[in-house]
Parts: sequence; structure tokens; C-alpha cells
Amino acid sequence: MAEQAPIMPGEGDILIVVDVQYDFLPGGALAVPDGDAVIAPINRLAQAFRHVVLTQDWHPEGHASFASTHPAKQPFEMTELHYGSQVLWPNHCVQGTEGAEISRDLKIPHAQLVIRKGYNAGIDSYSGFKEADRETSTGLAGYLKERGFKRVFCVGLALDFCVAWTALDAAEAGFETHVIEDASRAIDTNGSLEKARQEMAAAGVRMITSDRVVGA
Ligand code: VGL
Ligand code: ZN
Repeated sequence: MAEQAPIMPGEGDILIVVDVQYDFLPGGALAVPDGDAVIAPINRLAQAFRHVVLTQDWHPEGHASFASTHPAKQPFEMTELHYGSQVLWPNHCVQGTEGAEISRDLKIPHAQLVIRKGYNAGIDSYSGFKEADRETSTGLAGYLKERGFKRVFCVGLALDFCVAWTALDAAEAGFETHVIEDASRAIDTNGSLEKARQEMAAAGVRMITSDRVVGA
């Protein structure tokens, strides 16, 4: 197979660092297996990108995605909310708590925007672009378009939820979209990783590794 062409990040490219928050890191309320392995590659990638945006999962107490909000439900079970089926999670990323903070081990002082999501009590938001009702927008697509970005590179936690949904919405919004696998880790509950991979492939999202990125 021919070697894949190197990627040289430029003015039209944005790195989106998804949800690298203490609750998704080892010891956190919804720790992603091996989650802290994303930090070193993300820090290297961020050096190669002039333009970086961070997302931050940011739920009010009693959020509809928390199992504790629903009588007799356990984390990782499913329920039906007004917009469709929803995985129920342990309480995580509650606004203003330590667990909701973005890891201080990320070294990205040049990040240009932090987009918070999941702040509506009744709607989850895996995606940095659109909430789980698939209607409520965070404004990120408009922001990226107004600034003229053409290619989106997604990394972070978790590959099968917030990274995948962010990438799917980036592709749908018309960006050429890449997910950098070695800078992401998955939760992988009930087949979620395989499903996310299939959906991303079908949507034309390109899975790459950070060694393709010049300067990372
Ligand atoms: C996430 C589950 C619930 C994520 C956020 O960042 O992937 N997963 N909230
Ligand atoms: Zn969440």
C-alpha cells in the first residue's frame, strides 16, 4: 500500500480537543480506560496546529444523562428521553467541580476557544456542534465557518462518544474531518466503539494517526 501523504497543518485547519477533563481521566467519575494516554500525543499535536479549540462537558446537577436522575436506573443502562434513547452515566462533569476541569497536563496555552456543552438539563450533548436532540446548536459550526476553517482534526475522550459525535457533525457541516486515533481513547460500552467506527466510516470521516501530522 502506498504511504499516506503527510499532513501539514495550516491556516485552514483546526484541532478540536474533546473533553480532556478529570472525570474522564484515571480516578475520575467516568474514567475512560487508558484515558491519560491521550495527553502526550495531544500536546505534541497542539504544537503543530496554530488553531486549537477545546470542548468541555459541562452538566448541571440532576442532568438527564445521569443515572442518578432516574429512579431505579444504573449507570450504562439505557433510557428514553424526549429526543430518543440515551445511555445513562455516572454523575460526571458537574459545572464548577474539579472533575469538570480540563486537565492541567494539557499544554495548549494558544487554544482559542473553549466550547461548553451539555449544559441544558434535559438534553445530553456528546457533540461539540449539536446537542443530542439533534436540533440545539452550540454555535461551533458557525464559528469555524466564519473563521474560514476547512479541515477539522478531532482528538480526545471518548473516541466512541464525544469524539465520534463531534467528528460526525463536523463532516455533516461540510468540513473535511479527521480523527486522530492514537490521541483518542474509547469507553467501549455495549458495542459503542464498533458502532462509532462504522458510522464515522460511512460519513467519510478519516481515521489517521498522529505520525501523519508534520511537526507533531
Ligand atoms: C462523554 C459520556 C458522557 C464523552 C461525555 O466525553 O465522551 N461520554 N458525557
Ligand atoms: Zn457528559
